[in-house]
Amino acid sequence: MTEQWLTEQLHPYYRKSLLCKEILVDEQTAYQHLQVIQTEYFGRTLILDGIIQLTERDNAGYHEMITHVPMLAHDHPKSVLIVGGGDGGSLQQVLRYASVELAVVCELDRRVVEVCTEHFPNFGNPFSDDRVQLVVQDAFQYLHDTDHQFDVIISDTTDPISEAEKLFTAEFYKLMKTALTPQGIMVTQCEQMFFDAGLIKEMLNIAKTLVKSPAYYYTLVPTYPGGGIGFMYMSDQPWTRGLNKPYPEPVNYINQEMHQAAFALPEFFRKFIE
Ligand code: SPD
Repeated sequence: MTEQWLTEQLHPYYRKSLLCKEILVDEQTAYQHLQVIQTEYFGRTLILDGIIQLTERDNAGYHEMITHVPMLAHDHPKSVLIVGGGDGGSLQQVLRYASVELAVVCELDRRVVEVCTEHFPNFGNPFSDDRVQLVVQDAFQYLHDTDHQFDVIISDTTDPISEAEKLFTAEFYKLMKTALTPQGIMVTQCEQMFFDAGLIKEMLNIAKTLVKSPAYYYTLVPTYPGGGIGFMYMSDQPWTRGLNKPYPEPVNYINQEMHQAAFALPEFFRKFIE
C-alpha cells in the first residue's frame, strides 16, 4: 500500500507533511473545506482549507498559551469572548477558571463545532457547559452589534486568508477593544515570526494605538509552519501580572518558565518589529 502524506503548503517556499492513517471527515461546508484525518504520530488532525488547525498531540502549546496568558493577567475574569474557536480547544481551557460566568464563542461555521465535538472528545465536550453561549455568526458583525463588555477576548482564528483576512485589520482590533472592559485583556492568534514578520509588525503598531501594554509572544506547535505560532497580547495591564499564579490543572505545556520565556524574542525579530 502506498503511504499517504498530508502536505500543507501555506507558504510558496516551505512545505510540511504528516503521515496519514485514515480520512475521517472530508466535506465542503458553507464556508470551507473541512477535514479530520487520523495521522500516524500526531493523532486526529483538524484541517481547514488545507491548513492544519490542530492535532491531538501538539495542540496544548497553542490552546494553553492563547488562553492562560490573558486569563491569568486578569484578576477575576468573569466574561470571556472567543472569536472562532469552534473546535472547543480554547473553550476547554477557559472553562477551567471558576471565576468564569459566561463564555461566548462566536464561530462562523457551525460544522466546525459539530464535527469537532464528535471527533475530538479529549476537549471534554465544552459546548455542553451551562456557562457557554455559542453564537454562529460573523465575528465582525457580532462585535459591531453587541453592547456586552468582556474581561477577556481571545481571537482563536485561522490564518489571514479569505473569510479570516478581515480579522487581522485595525478595524477588527478596534471593534474588539470597544467590547473590552477597561481592565480587560485581548489576545489574537498572530502568525509566525519567520514567515509573517511584516504582518506582525503591522499588527503590533495597531495594538500600540489601542492599549498601553501590547506584547508579542509565541509557542511551540510542531505541526504549524516553522514549528510555532505567535500571539498579540493587548491590554493596559502588562502580561507580567499573570506570572506567579497557579495554572488551572491539568496543564501539558505552560509553566512559569515557558510563560515568561514566551515573551523573549530573537534579536532579528525584536529589532524588526520594534
Ligand atoms: N497556521 C495555522 C494556524 C492555525 C491557528 N488556529 C488554530 C485554531 C485552533 N483552535
